[in-house]
Amino acid sequence: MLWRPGARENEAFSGKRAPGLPTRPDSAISAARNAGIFRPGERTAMAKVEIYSTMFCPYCARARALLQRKGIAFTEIDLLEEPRRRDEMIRRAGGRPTVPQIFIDGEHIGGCDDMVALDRAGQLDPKLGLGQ
Ligand SMILES: N[C@@H](CCC(=O)N[C@@H](CS)C(=O)NCC(=O)O)C(=O)O
Repeated sequence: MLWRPGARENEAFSGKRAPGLPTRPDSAISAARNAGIFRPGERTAMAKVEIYSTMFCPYCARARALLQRKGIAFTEIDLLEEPRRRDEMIRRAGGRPTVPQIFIDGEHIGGCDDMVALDRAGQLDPKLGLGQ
C-alpha cells in the first residue's frame, strides 16, 4: 500500500471528508467485497493510482467516485494544498493543465473523461488489477 509523504490520503480512506466510510484501504476493500463488488480471488496486485485534483472540481469528484466504487485506494495530490506540484502534474501529463490528471502505475491515463471512457471500453479494470 502506498502512503506517500506530502500527499493527502483520499477521503474514503482517511475519513476526513466522509465520516462513516471505511478508514483504511483494507477495510474499504472488505466493505467492497461484502457489497458484492469483488468476489474472493478476483483482485490481483493492487495498482498504484495517483490523482492530481482540486477540492471543488466536479470532474475530480467523479473520478474519485469511480475509483471508490471499485474499492481502489489512491493517492490524491490536492493542488490547492500543494500548488507547487502543478508544474509536476503538467510535465507528467504531457502538458495538460486541467484537473484531474490520473496515473495508474505511473502511466498517464488522462482526465476523468478519459478514465470513464477506458472503463466503458473494459480497459480500466485490467490496469487496476481487477477482474483478472
Ligand atoms: N475533460 C476533462 C475536464 C477537466 C476540467 O475541465 N477540469 C477543470 C476543473 S473541474 C479545470 O481543470 N479547469 C482549469 C483549472 O482549474 O485550471 C476531464 O474529464 O478531466
